[in-house]
Amino acid sequence: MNNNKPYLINFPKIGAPSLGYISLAEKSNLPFTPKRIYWTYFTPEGVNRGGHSHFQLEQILVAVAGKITIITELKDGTKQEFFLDSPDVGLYIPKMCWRTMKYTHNAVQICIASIEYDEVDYIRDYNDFLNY
Ligand code: T46
Repeated sequence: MNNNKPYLINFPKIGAPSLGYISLAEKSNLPFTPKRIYWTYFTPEGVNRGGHSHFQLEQILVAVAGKITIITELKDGTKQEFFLDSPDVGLYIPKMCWRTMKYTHNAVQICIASIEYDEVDYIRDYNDFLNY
C-alpha cells in the first residue's frame, strides 16, 4: 500500500446471497488506526461536497448504500475519478489530497477517519492547497 496516493480497499465480504453479507474493517485491512467515524446521507443529487484537503487527516470512504463519485487531486497534479457502489469496497484518501464528491440521493457514506475533527486541519481554498 502506498499511503501517498488514493487507492481502493477490498474489505472481506462474508456470507451468501441466501443469507446476506457482513463486511468489516479491522487492523489487518486498515492503513491507520481510526479515531473517528461519521456518515453522510440525503445529499441532494447534483450537489458537490468536499472541495477541500486536509493537512493530516487520512480517510476511508465507503458507500454502504447508493453510489458515490469521488474526484481526487494530489499536489503533483494527478487527478483520479473513483466510483463507489459496493459496501465491501472503500477508498483510501491520503493527507494533502483535494477531493470532491457527488452522491445519489440514496447514498449513505461512511467515513473512517485517522484523527478527530479539527477545522484547523482543513484547507478549503484551492489556491492555498496548490501553494502550500
Ligand atoms: C471529507 C468528506 C468525505 C463536524 O462538526 N464534525 C465532523 O466530524 C465533520 C466531518 C464535520 N463537521 C461539520 C463541519 C462543517 O460545518 O460539518 C460540516 C460539514 O463538514 P465538511 O465540510 O467536512 O463536509 P463534507 O461532506 O464536505 O466533507 C466530509 C469530511 O469532512 C471530509 O474530510 O472528505 O466528508
